[in-house]
Amino acid sequence: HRIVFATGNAGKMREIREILGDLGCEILSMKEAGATPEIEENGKSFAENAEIKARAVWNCTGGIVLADDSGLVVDYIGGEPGILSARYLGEDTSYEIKNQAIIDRLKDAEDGERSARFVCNIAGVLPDGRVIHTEATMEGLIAKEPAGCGGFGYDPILYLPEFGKTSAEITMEQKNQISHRGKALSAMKEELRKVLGE
Ligand code: ITT
Repeated sequence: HRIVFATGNAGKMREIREILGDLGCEILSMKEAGATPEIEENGKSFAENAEIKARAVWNCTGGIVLADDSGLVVDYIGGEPGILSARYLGEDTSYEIKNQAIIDRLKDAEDGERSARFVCNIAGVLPDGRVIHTEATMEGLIAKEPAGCGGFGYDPILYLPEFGKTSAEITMEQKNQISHRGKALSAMKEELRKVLGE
């Protein structure tokens, strides 16, 4: 079996390969599968956007296609950047700037007001066109300064109290055990095992 992952994000793809590695399937990015349709992510939720991406690629490839829609939800600023995380301040703005901008928006927040989480919805389109979803979160606090160079995106500013480190300071193995993506993809893996065993 092969599974095509409808993402163009290299950071996601690294984690995905590690998490799905023991499924015994060939895992291809959409580029490797030669399926890179124009995709307009105009959904109103992580689930809708994940499904839009998975279906667009599935229309080119068939088989099993997964997509990840994820983002950082910061309570103090009304849940921003949320589903707009990749586009926050512009798609081409560096994460050094994006991360500092979020920290600056929390400059008047009390210590008890820094809660935030990563959310990940995985959509899976099956060979018969049925779609299944899994979703998970990773809770943390917005750090007062960025720290760490692992991971990608907003990892340097999500402080994980149980580690005393940010999500960019833990190893990929540690992150995949507890992260939004790790948990949502592990749940998807169980669903796929049932489908593949049928
Ligand atoms: P694809 O749509 O091609 O998969 P994308 O990066 O545009 O790539 P999203 O629309 O789902 O994907 O946006 C997710 C953004 O949320 C991502 O670009 C990061 O800014 C942030 N994000 C998601 N998961 C993250 C993680 O594990 N660590 C850090 N930032 C993360």
